[in-house]
Amino acid sequence: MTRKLVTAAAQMGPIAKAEDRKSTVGRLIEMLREAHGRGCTLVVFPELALTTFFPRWMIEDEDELDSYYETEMPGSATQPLFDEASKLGVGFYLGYAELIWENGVKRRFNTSILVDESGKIIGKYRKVHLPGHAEPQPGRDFQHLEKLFFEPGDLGFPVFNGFGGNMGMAICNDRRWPETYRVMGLQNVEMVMLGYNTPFGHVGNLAMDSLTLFHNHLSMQAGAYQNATWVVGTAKCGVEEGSPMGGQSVIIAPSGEIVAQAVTVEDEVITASCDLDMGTLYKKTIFNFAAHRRPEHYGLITERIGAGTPL
Ligand code: ING
Repeated sequence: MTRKLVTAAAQMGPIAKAEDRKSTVGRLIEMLREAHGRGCTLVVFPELALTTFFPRWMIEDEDELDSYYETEMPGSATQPLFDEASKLGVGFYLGYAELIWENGVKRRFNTSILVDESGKIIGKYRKVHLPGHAEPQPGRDFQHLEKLFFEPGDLGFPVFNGFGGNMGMAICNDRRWPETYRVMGLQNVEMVMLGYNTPFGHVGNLAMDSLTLFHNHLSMQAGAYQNATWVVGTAKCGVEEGSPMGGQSVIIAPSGEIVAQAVTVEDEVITASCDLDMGTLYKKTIFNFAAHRRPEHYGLITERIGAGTPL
């Protein structure tokens, strides 16, 4: 019996700065219902799915900054999403800004959770690869201050058993780094879920910025194929507070093939019936890690942070 997981990527259009959580959660619930109507038992929402992408601005006022974070999950604003999901028997991945107090210290993470079909949180991940800058950069139309507003994740890249398979999570920039997928691949991951907010003009080089959407899919297709895993990539996109962000959310098979792709830059549900056994043949042959990998030659990958002199 194959393990078919009918999965949705619930892409979001822009979230305005002034949009409140109730309205945003209402949009998530509407897409969850649509996905349920198409037979889905899993829905992948974007990164920072509850608010506008606030790292695009320098925010000096701490209370204003704190207003973008969740201090409890579920909280009063998100409980209706959990309630509807468990009523319909649909689980979900949700990206949000997490604020916790630890030993009297405020800590901030770019976080995702995995909620099972009963509404129980079965996994948490905190974004490891934070792009952009720790202080405002001159000359930019929009900042990218994730290194200022979040700490690097401290949970590693865990893989959770759920939905009949081995489920992993990543967030946005993580998808550009092969290490993200490989650490989960070494835990036999069968589906990597990730949300993203990808502004155009991030680098400010026209040649590179014009390849933003190509690099988006290239990164995820490579990660899927090289680790024989499904990858679900869900965008928050469109022109959000004047900042254009890429869409093209996708569901990618372990072969690296795109099996579903969004065609708008608005709220849009795409779905696919994902056979979690599809990666098995790849894991038994081309990507049989135990048979083919040679870790004794890979030391530099963990010994060095930046590129250095030849050995
Ligand atoms: N955003 C972007 C991402 O990795 C970026 C940053 C944009 C990098 C464009 C490269 C090109 O998709 C987040 N939030 O990580």
